[in-house]
Amino acid sequence: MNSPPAHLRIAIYIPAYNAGRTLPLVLDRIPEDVKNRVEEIFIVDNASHDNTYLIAVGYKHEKGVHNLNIIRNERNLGYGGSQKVAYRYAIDQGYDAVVMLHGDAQYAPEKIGYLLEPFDKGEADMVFGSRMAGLPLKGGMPLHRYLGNRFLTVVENFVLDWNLSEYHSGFRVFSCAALRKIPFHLCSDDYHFDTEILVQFKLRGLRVVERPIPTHYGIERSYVNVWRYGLDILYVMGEYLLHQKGLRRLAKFDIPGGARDGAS
Ligand SMILES: Nc1nc2c(ncn2[C@@H]2O[C@H](COP(=O)(O)OP(=O)(O)OP(=O)(O)O)[C@@H](O)[C@H]2O)c(=O)[nH]1
Ligand SMILES: [Mg+2]
Repeated sequence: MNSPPAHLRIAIYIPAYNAGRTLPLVLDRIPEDVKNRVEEIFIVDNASHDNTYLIAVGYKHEKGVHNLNIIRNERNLGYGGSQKVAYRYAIDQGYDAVVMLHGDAQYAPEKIGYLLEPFDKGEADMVFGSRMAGLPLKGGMPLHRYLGNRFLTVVENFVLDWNLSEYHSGFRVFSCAALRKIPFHLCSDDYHFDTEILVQFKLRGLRVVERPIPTHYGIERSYVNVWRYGLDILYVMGEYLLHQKGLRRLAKFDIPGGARDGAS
């Protein structure tokens, strides 16, 4: 029931940076039917300093996962930079959709089938797994992150005129046709790539559907400076407003066929 629709060509993308400890857990937890039905699971090792690459290669051979591939960036491209590599790759391979599943085991691979359902029904250009629509504090989200997330979400909903329950989860499924319509290569190489790409979806009039997912904070290592992350997001919201009012033109928000072009 929870498997991806047979007619869609789907890939799972696992961003990994120093994720050697958690990567096997993530791969183990991808349900067998999902493993068989997706065309490829590709890990992008973002020039990790630990044994992420070796563990990934070892896992593939030890477990005989024929459709698991590992790409290694020669230098660290940042969290956003690595997503650019992944989405370009997914587009070039001709996939219909690409699922981003973090390599640090914070998101539940068991939910992949559930997140793919809106694609099956042709209802979404992106599906966004929302922790805030579930029980984030029960899942161990630290209180300051919970409050920060809530605050930023209020601001983002106000500025973008959307009504999402959050913008910050990294469990996302993108339609590759939608990715082809936006200049995601112009987004940040840093964490706020995740926000800028949502703004591009908004400007292009693409459909974002959210689905509740469980929250899990566990043994993973966090590299995020939450204060800087918050300020970056507020800055992006400011940029969006200036761009929309025509006061500052930003190439990353000039989307052909988008709202400012007068298209629907
Ligand atoms: N920090 C970081 N993570 C990367 C990078 N490239 C890929 N990743 C992977 O991207 C995922 C998200 O990174 P995290 O640092 O955990 O960021 P986050 O999940 O948004 O924030 P936390 O809630 O603090 O974990 C992890 O699975 C990393 O292994 C990178 O250059 N830096
Ligand atoms: Mg994380």
